[in-house]
Amino acid sequence: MERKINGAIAKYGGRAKLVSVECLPRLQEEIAKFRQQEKLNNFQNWIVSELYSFELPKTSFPIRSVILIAEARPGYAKVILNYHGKSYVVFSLIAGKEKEINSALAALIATEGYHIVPADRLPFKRLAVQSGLAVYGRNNITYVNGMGSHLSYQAFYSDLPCEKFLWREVCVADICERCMACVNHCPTGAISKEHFLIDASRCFSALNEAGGEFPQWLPKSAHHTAYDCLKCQICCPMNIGHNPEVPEEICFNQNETERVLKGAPYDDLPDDFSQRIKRLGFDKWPDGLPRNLRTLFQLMDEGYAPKLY
Ligand code: B12
Repeated sequence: MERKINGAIAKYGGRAKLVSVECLPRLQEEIAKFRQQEKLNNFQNWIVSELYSFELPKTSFPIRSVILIAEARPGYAKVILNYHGKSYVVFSLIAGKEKEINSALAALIATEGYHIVPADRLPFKRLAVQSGLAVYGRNNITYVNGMGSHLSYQAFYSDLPCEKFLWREVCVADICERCMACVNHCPTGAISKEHFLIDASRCFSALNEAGGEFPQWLPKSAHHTAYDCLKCQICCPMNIGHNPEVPEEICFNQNETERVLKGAPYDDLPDDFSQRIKRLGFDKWPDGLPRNLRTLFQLMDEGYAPKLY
């Protein structure tokens, strides 16, 4: 069945792994141990103890497995925003084909007579690594063979039987032993040589998602994307061949840029404008996006050019 699922979602850039539900108590135990052993900050503690949940939902079907899906995100795009007579070029991530993958998966599962419900509170990276789908990189995100790290995970509980009980130790890619590309390229020093956990309070991705003021210590060189951060993935040798810049540039005229800067919700837009917003995922980060773009515009007015490397 795993092969069938992969057949149905491959054309949308999806990869699936069927994991026995019997692995979850083990994962829960390991995470609890990790929490005791590691010095976590409040945010990390909250994720590990509150956000993650291993409780199975009440369903009309017996839960036997978790379908873990890695969905490729096709790198990034150049976005041209026209504003006050100038053209500002910034980078942005691109949304993956989550909708198409979910429809293909739902159709296949229904045809086969099984069921799924979302399992969105599991620790996806650990699940991917320990079930054999991925390996960790030093940057503390995970790499799927043939896909690299530009991906998002989703998971579903299902009644699909999963006979194989595969579970391995957390592992990091061999190349990370000698390569320090992500450590050296992280503009805020969030990734450490010694430790696999990143300093989430320094990670530009977190700062670029949250609202409020950017901290004083943040170096100019961090700013390059409309939201999130690409630096530790773009420089990674394991992403060679998986870092495609989307060929077309995505443009916004003066009026559209003004509207983008007003922020979300973006549900009042004409179709073509709305599609560009969704493609770029601009609707997902209401807190940070207008501030991030204004900051980039201001820096570019002062002669700064956003760089990926
Ligand atoms: C909170 C969160 C963030 C926070 C904090 C991240 C952090 N690491 O502290 C912020 C906003 C900074 C963030 C940033 C990003 N995130 Co994020 N994030 C999450 C979320 C919701 C929880 C992860 C988390 O913080 N867990 C708690 C902490 C304490 O655990 P951890 O850091 O994962 O640590 C684990 C490992 O260290 C491991 N471990 C333990 N022992 C050992 C030993 C060794 C040797 C190794 C290697 C590992 C290891 O176990 C720990 C516990 O699970 C997950 C979604 C989910 N449900 O899993 C997405 C998730 C991890 N993020 C994801 C992504 C894509 C990103 C970004 C790339 C987005 C971007 N482009 O900017 C960046 C990458 C930053 C980075 N280098 O880590 C993806 C990962 C995809 C992938 N390829 O692996 C996820 C799974 C979301 C998804 N639905 O796909 N993220």
